[in-house]
Amino acid sequence: MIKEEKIKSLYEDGLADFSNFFDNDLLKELVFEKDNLFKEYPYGQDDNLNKKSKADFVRPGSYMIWDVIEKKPIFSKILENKYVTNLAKRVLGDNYTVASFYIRKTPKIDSKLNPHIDYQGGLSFSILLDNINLNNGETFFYKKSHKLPPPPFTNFDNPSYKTTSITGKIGDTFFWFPDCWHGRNPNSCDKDTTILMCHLGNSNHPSADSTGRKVNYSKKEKKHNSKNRKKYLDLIFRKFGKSSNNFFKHFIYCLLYFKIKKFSELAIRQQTVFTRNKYGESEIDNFSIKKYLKATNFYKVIVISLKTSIKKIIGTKLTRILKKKSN
Ligand SMILES: O=C(O)CCC(=O)C(=O)O
Ligand SMILES: [Fe+2]
Repeated sequence: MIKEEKIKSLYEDGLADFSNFFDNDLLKELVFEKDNLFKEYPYGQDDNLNKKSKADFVRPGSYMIWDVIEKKPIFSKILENKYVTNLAKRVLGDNYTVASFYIRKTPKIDSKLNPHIDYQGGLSFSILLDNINLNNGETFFYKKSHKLPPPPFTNFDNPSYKTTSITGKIGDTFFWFPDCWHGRNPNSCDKDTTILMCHLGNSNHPSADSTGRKVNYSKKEKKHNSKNRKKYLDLIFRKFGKSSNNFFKHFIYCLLYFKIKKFSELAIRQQTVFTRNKYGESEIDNFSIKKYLKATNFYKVIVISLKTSIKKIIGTKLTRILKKKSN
């Protein structure tokens, strides 16, 4: 059984260390197959699942193998694990979606992956497939940051923000919210380090991984009733729920999800995309507009927003010109 305190800390911090709940034989097999996969694919796969032959990166600092379950079915045991399914149901409801499931290896590298958020209202977990120490290419998190603006709009490198690295032993499992700030530290040792990562969403979350590939790892028991849905909620959350690079959209999302209770209750009840269940205690589910705005660097908001708008305008103009030329 998962301890209630752990779930509470996940909601409070956006990250929780669940230690190792897998049995040793399974872990041995997983590590054995992970090693085999990287023997076969030393530089991982590109986004078309083709074997990479060069040491360059498709994604900074990572060699990814996307289709681990198809290649080594033993990996599906992770998704069948009771702790995983129970926690996913608790946070995302029945018929939750497994959007992506892959392993990534980080070789020796002196650059870090800057803090960012992925998308709102989801749940992710990472399992260490090597023993990983500090500065071994491990993911790091900023606890409680899931209620703050995305890192590009803040002073995230201010020393008052402390990071927590997910280090530990093979099998150690960390659940986290993909809207909690996270990044990856450099790997200063000669040994590559590998973790398994999985991203989940509720029943209306798209089943496509970061390569754009449709995946079918979810065991959904029943089709979702689409008759009584409030379509406007789907539209709104689809628009605002994936706003890692847009301050205004992110702020509106937070207001809708955290502050307007009636609205978010309705959205959660129909498992609107990018919404997860609340913990259920106002002390844990609270959101402070004051803290959010205090963490905001408005200069960055203006600069980034202007740059994005200019890019958009140039982009549409350019496509119009190109279209005219081709006609
Ligand atoms: O590789 C990691 O440790 C984190 C990667 C990540 O956050 C991402 O790809 O969005
Ligand atoms: Fe990420």
